[in-house]
Amino acid sequence: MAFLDWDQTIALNIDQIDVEHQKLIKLMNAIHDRNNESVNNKEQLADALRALIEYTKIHFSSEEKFMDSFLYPGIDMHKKIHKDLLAKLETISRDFAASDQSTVPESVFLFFKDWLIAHIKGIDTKYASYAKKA
Ligand code: FEA
Repeated sequence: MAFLDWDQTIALNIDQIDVEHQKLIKLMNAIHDRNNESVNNKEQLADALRALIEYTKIHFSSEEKFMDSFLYPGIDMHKKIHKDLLAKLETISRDFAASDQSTVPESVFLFFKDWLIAHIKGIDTKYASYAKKA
């Protein structure tokens, strides 16, 4: 069973963005699976965390360009929320790489999962509704 399944409750019904959200979830699930393997390679886990951050940046930039395309009035606040999450993920990734832990703490996955669902449902939905009316 996947750590998190994408479903219609988090669909924005904007194809490109839904595909990107699905990819974020897939990357997180892959790290979670790897984390739970009996033999772990810390470097691979650290690389996978970095890849998740890099894709998160790509997604945020894609969303921000989209919001810009229809002059979404909430874009500045939305960009700030993205920036704050990236800063937090960078800290998590740096701390993990520097720690003596061989696996990523479960709290990291729970944090990212809760953040993702709350952000898509509470924040991304707002620009999606606005875009449909614009
Ligand atoms: Fe505003 Fe989209 O960002 N969902 N994520 N992460």
